[in-house]
Amino acid sequence: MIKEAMYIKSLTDLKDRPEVFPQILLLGRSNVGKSSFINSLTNRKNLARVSKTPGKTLLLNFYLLNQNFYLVDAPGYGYARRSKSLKDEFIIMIEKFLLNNQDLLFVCLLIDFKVGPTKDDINTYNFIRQLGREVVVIATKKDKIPKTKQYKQEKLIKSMLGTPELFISVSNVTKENIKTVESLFLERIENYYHEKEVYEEI
Ligand SMILES: Nc1nc2c(ncn2[C@@H]2O[C@H](COP(=O)(O)OP(=O)(O)OP(=O)(O)O)[C@@H](O)[C@H]2O)c(=O)[nH]1
Ligand SMILES: [Mg+2]
Repeated sequence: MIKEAMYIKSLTDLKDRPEVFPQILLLGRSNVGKSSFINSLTNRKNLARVSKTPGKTLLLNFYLLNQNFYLVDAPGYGYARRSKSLKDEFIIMIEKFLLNNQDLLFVCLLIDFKVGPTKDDINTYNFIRQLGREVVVIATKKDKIPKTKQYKQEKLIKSMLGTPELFISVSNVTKENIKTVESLFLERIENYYHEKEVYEEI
């Protein structure tokens, strides 16, 4: 279970990062539900700010969970009113984060279940994989599609992404499958600490 969660700090450069713990990065376009997802996962109403007006600030927000791993909330991409230079800055920031970061376990790409993967989503998905990072796709807002149509929609999304290895559709409203994501995260974190122990014994 995720028993403890607290906001630690926001930063633009990894060199300013707080105490070292394994990290899981959340990426997704503005309004996809990243902050809501953090709140669902940690069972807190206002840990991460849920915005109706997406912000322009390029900050990586570090949340420490169970005192042993970070969830890192990145700013949403595809924010139309962002200037070209700010968009480039965003890509550079994320690329740096993905390339020079031993503590990053994997990336969660959040996409909208109802909207399906946008061009930006597909580009981001390929971009992360090209940098050699594992991607877990989390489709949010599942509650917006009627139950009878969910299977078909899920199949469509998966095929558009070329059948991702790990795909979980969730709802931050009904909390459907939030426990599944929680189990996945905790299992990965446990493995990380286990491997670290084994390695340190050698
Ligand atoms: N129906 C439904 N609405 C959701 C869900 N998740 C988030 N929302 C709504 O979607 C809007 C955006 O949610 P946020 O969590 O702020 O999205 P974000 O990805 O953090 O947005 P930025 O911080 O701007 O990048 C809010 O109005 C949420 O209430 C969901 O699973 N179902
Ligand atoms: Mg947010």
